[in-house]
Amino acid sequence: MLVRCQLTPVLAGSTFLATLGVTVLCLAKPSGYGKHLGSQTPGASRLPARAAWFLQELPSFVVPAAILARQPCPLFGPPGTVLLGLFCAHYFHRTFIYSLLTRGRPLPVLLIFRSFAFCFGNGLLQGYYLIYCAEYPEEWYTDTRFSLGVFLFIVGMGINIHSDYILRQLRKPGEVNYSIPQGGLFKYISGANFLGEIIEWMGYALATWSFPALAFAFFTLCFLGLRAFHHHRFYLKMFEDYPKSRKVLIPFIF
Ligand code: NDX
Repeated sequence: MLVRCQLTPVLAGSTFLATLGVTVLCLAKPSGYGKHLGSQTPGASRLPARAAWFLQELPSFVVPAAILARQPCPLFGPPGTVLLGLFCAHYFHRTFIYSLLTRGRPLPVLLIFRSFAFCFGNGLLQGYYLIYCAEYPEEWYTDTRFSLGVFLFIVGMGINIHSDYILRQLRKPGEVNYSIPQGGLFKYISGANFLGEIIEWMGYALATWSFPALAFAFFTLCFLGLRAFHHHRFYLKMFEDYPKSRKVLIPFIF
């Protein structure tokens, strides 16, 4: 793949994302929202989950969508625009559908600001790179990396949405209690929704064959892998009857 733009900001941004991932891994503390809210931010001001997820994820959709909208053929144009379209599709769902349906606990305002900044930076990085830097050969649509990557992206998104649906069904509106998730990939692992998201962004990294997408996939692996680990530990402490054979993130292995 040829690259025709000034790469320095892209590399710097990618490295920043990857460093964030490693920092999260090294700090090895649960991120202070959801199940791990109380231990980290007692007394912090919070926003209801629906508003919080909508606000913090919004730039991940708006920024790349604005970049796409400036293209002459935003939907079925060259590979860069189609791939950025997939990114927008994921964040359209996360911003406008997931946030509308979530039954989660309120989130600390500071965390929402940090997430907003993260989503803005990541949306800009992925969008800028795909439209202004990456150059794909004409036959990229028939390249195995593109086909396999898009396939993994779709499968991962399916697992993620289905698993988030299972979690949502554990509560009636207004409830904030926790119970043992059942069905789907939760039969084998505690972090089924996270595994879906990780597969999705690994597929995306493959399909785009780009360093920024790889950095984001790496961040997702670190952040959600660690979150799955903390969730698993939480379940084992909270539920005596938690299925002993259930793993953290990878069925039968870990
Ligand atoms: N948002 C990605 N770090 C993050 C927000 C937090 O999209 O400063 C990364 C994202 C951000 C993070 C984001 C980036 C790093 C930040 C961090 C905050 C601090 C951190 C900024 C942007 C930071 C440093 C220091 C490095 C700078 O009550 P509840 O809320 O627990 O209810 C839950 C419910 N549920 C249950 N209900 C009943 N019984 C049970 N047993 C239940 N278990 C769960 O289900 C929720 O309502 C819902 C889902 O909960 P959970 O915990 O399984 O998933 P959650 O973490 O809330 O993620 C929701 C979805 C999921 O599909 C996941 O894959 C996706 O979002 N996601 C989340 C985080 C990041 C991400 C994707 C990614 O990296 N791609």
